[in-house]
Amino acid sequence: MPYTYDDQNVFAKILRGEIPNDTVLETEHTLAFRDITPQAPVHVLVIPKGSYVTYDHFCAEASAEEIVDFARACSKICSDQGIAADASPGFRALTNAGEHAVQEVPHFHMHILGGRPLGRILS
Ligand code: DGP
Repeated sequence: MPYTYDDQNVFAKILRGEIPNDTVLETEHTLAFRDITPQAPVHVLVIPKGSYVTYDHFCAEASAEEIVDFARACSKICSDQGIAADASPGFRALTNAGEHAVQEVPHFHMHILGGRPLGRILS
């Protein structure tokens, strides 16, 4: 299936300023904001500003500068939120891609969760 970006998705609207958000970090290529239905005391969504549908789309087509900016933003969010693995019991970073993973919003996003024990997701 080709990656087809729908510019009416809610995160595209957040990036255009059409929907408010609770921003925790903004860089040249990346925006991070709190999830509207948090599953943990810290639940941040990290998104590239570019139009990428899924993680694999982002990794295949984003520039090295965008990818590094995104990765460093994720690290800084963990530090800023007090859940970095070197200074706390840790966190989970996960992304859903496509139908089998029940991706709800078709703009690539990384969930960063922490602040409570998160349990196993794989056995
Ligand atoms: P996923 O299933 O991985 O596509 O997760 C989408 C997440 O996006 C879900 O945890 C809820 C969150 N979400 C949906 N709409 C909004 C919104 O308008 N604002 C914010 N902050 N989060 C949203």
